[in-house]
Order: sequence, then structure tokens, then C-alpha cells
Amino acid sequence: MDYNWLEMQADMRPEKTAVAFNGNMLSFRDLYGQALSVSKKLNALGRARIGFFIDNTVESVILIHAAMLAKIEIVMINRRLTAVEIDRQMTDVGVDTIVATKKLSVDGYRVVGYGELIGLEDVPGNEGATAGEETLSIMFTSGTTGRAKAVRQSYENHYESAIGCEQRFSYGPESVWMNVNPIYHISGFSILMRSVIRGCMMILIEKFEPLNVWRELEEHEVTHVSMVPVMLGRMMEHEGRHNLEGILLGGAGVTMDILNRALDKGFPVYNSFGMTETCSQIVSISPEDPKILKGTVGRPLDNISIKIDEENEDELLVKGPAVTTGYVNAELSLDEGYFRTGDIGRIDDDGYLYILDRRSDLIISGGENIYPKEIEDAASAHASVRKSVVIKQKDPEWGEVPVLLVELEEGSGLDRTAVMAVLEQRLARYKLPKEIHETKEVIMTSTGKVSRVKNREAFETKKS
Ligand code: S0N
Ligand code: MG
Ligand code: MG
Ligand code: MG
Repeated sequence: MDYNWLEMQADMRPEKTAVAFNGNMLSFRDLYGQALSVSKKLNALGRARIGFFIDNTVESVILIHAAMLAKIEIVMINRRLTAVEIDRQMTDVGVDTIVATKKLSVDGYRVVGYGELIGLEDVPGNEGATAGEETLSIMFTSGTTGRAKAVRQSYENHYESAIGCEQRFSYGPESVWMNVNPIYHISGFSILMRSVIRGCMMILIEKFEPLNVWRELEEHEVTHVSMVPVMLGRMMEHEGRHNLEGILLGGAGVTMDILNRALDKGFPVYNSFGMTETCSQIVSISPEDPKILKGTVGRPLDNISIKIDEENEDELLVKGPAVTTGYVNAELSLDEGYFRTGDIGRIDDDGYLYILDRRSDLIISGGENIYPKEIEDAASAHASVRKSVVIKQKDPEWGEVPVLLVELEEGSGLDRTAVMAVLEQRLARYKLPKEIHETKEVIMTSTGKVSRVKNREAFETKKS
């Protein structure tokens, strides 16, 4: 198996547009040419693993392909993170060099801008073939402990994910796939992979703005697009013409209201469920399938097996060649080759999966994952905070949002602005609690842990 997909496409369809971005087109041949030249600049950095602080721009696409050609592992950095969070993640995976397409400053790191990178001397690199199990990308996913886990995604993981998706979602070289998801998430990155593995054109969108998305959908006769539910909801606030054959919906649970309205409007929504650890969706359901309105996220892709561990609170287990080869900084929980997702599910007699609850405490706000522990740890840095607990609250805009309850030290009053200031220094803005309330006492379990269930119940009783 040849994992040099870009070179293959540059041979097979050199003139074809690989990426359209802000009205500019880059062919597969030109993308390959530029990536090859940038790969020699990346070699000059002298690192086998580099942090990428990149946005949805054509430079970022070139950088990703350049890193693959140079066989340098890419560590994706969520652009919304604070310097404190970035430092913690990079330390965890032993990265000291970051390539950035936007301004970034993190103390103690070599941060190289795109312009500076291009000016470096050429250094020849590692020319040999790539093995499927080699790590292509590393992406962080938040963990229950508050410490993000670094997920390895191998060349084979990405390839198999693209194939599994193709069989269900039927795209091919003639498809035009729009990418509105951040490419530092697997939702966006996987589109880049699919486009080069199958040779389809990718329409890259820098920032999600519904009107612009509508315009580009029409102009490029886009056939496929991925979205999180918030995006789909925002798209429906406007009208437009499109040629869409499929909208791959994932990243967060969708409400029946949004799904119903979208299907009523004739949007070809495929609901799905996937994770960073599975290199994007593992199950999906087509808009024609009547079960789509029954709350299921669909049936497993052809190369994926799923099962429910009834002895373990109905935990969802997944197996297949797209499942991560492991974390860099944690043990992967496997059971006879099946990956333990930590999510709770049910599979019906026809093999359709229903997600009943996400990993214990996970809050998903607009497709971004937030773990309560991260916020609680950050809040504890404020002198007046004795204990705190974060609970999730339904939200009409973001789906779910965090709410912070604090137990104060003797004699102090709640200064929301001061607590928020402490959080802002430490946390990405999407993680900031939407409300902060005082509680007399944070309720603990008999084993001395914060009981999120009991605190949530107490909070809701008090509110109603
Ligand atoms: C929805 C998005 C686009 C909203 O961002 P927007 O409107 O661009 O925000 P800004 O203008 O930057 O900021 C405005 C204010 O809003 C705050 N904010 C932004 N995002 C959030 C958020 N998510 N939650 C809460 N607040 C948010 C900003 O902080 C700012 O506020 P202030 O002024 O106070 O700073 C954006 O959130 C977005 O892009 N979301 C999607 C991210 C995503 O793609 N997630 C998916 C991750 N999961 C996976 O990749 C696995 C599943 C998967 O593979 C998949 C998922 C979806 C589709 C397909 C697949 C697949 O299987 O391939
Ligand atoms: Mg290598
Ligand atoms: Mg906006
Ligand atoms: Mg304190």
C-alpha cells in the first residue's frame, strides 16, 4: 500500500483542483509541488514531531501535506486554547517547536510563522516508504481527569476511515466536499484526507458564516459537507440554492427539532457518531432511512464493529482499522481488540446504535468538548473558592454549556468578575461557564469525590 496519496493524485489528475480557497484554486500538481518544497523547510526545524497552530487556509493544507512528505508527526493545536493550555499539551507530547499560520506566543517554545518557515534553508529528509502504522497526526481529546489525552492517528487509520465513509456516504473523485470544520479537529482534518485519498475537490472555508457558506455551496456546486448541529441550525436561518447529496452531521447530539426541520427542508442529512479516537464517524444513517427520526446515530460502517458491554454500564465498544493505535500520554483501554469509548449506548435488533450518555461528565458545546474537571481545577486558583463543581445545562444556542457552582471560603462573598478573570487566564473562551452561582456546600460522594449528579439535582430543584 502506498500512503503517498498526494503524489498519486498529482500523477493521476494533475490539472484537477485539489483545494479552492477564497476564490483561488490549487491543482493537485501544484499542491504536491508546494508541499514538497515546504517539506524541506520543515526538515530544517530538525524535529520528528511538530505542533501545528493552523487555521483553515491553503497554507495549512500545504503544511499538512509537507509534514506527511517529511514524515514529521503533526500535533494539532486547537486555535481557541490559551497559552497555558497549549504549554500543558505540548509538554505532554514532548513538542518544543510550533509552526503557526496565525500570531502565537507561548513562552519557552520556538514558534515559526509560515513566512519565516519558507525562508529557511532546504534540508533533505527521510525518503523511504511510509508504513501504515506510522503516526500521521496527533489530536487532543479531553479526558475525565481534566488532562487532555493525545490521540495518535496513523496513516492506515486515516485511509480506512476514508474508505469506510466512502462506502456509506458515497463520495468519489467527482464529489466536491466543503470543509467548514476546523482542520485541527478530526471533523475537518478527515475531509482533507478523504479529498486526497479519493482525488476530490475540497472547498476550504476559513470561518463559518452561514451566508458565505450558502454562497460557496452554490458557486462550487458542492456535493458533500460536514457540519456540527449548531452549524446546521445556523444554515437554516437563511435560504439558498444547493446541489448537496450529503450533509455529514456529527460532533454533538442533534435535537429532533433541528433534524426534523432540516429533513423537512429536504436537506440530505446523514446523522453520525464518531470520535477523535476513531478518526471520524464509525456509524451513520442516511436521510432516507425512516429510523433517522428515532434518535439513532446509525449502523456501523462496513469496516467497523461495535458492541455494548452490558456488564459495564452499557459502555460502547468499537473495533476496526480506523481506531487509534494508542495515546501518546495514556493507556488505551482495550478489551479483546475493542476500544472502550466510555460512552453509554444501546444497539437495537437491526444493529442501529443509540447514544444514551456521553463519557460520564463530558459537556459538548457547539461541537467542542469540555470536561468539568478542567474548569474546577482552574477555579480553585481563586483564593475565595474552597470547592467547586461544574454541571451541564441545556442551551438553545450551543446545545450544552457549563455552569459553575462554588463553595466559598469562610467570610468571602462571591465576586463573579474576579473568578471569571482567573478562569479566562487559564481556559479557552468556549470553556468559560455561562453562569456562576454560589452554593452552600458542594455535595461529595461517600468516597470523597464531587458528585456531579447530586449537585445537578440540587441545583435544578433550587431553580424550579
Ligand atoms: C460552531 C462554531 C463555528 C461557532 O463558532 P463561531 O460562531 O465562528 O465563533 P466565533 O465567531 O469564533 O466566536 C464567537 C463567540 O462564540 C464563542 N464560541 C465559539 N465556539 C464556541 C463553542 N463551540 N462553544 C461555546 N462558545 C463558542 C467564542 O468564544 C466567542 O465568544 P467570546 O466573544 O466570549 O470569546 C465553532 O464552535 C465550531 O467550529 N464548532 C465545531 C467544532 C467541530 O468541528 N467539532 C467536532 C469535533 N468532533 C469530531 O471531530 C469527532 C466527530 C467527527 O469526526 C465529525 C463531526 C462533525 C461532522 C463530521 C464528523 C465526521 O465524522 O467526519
Ligand atoms: Mg518519522
Ligand atoms: Mg460568529
Ligand atoms: Mg482556592
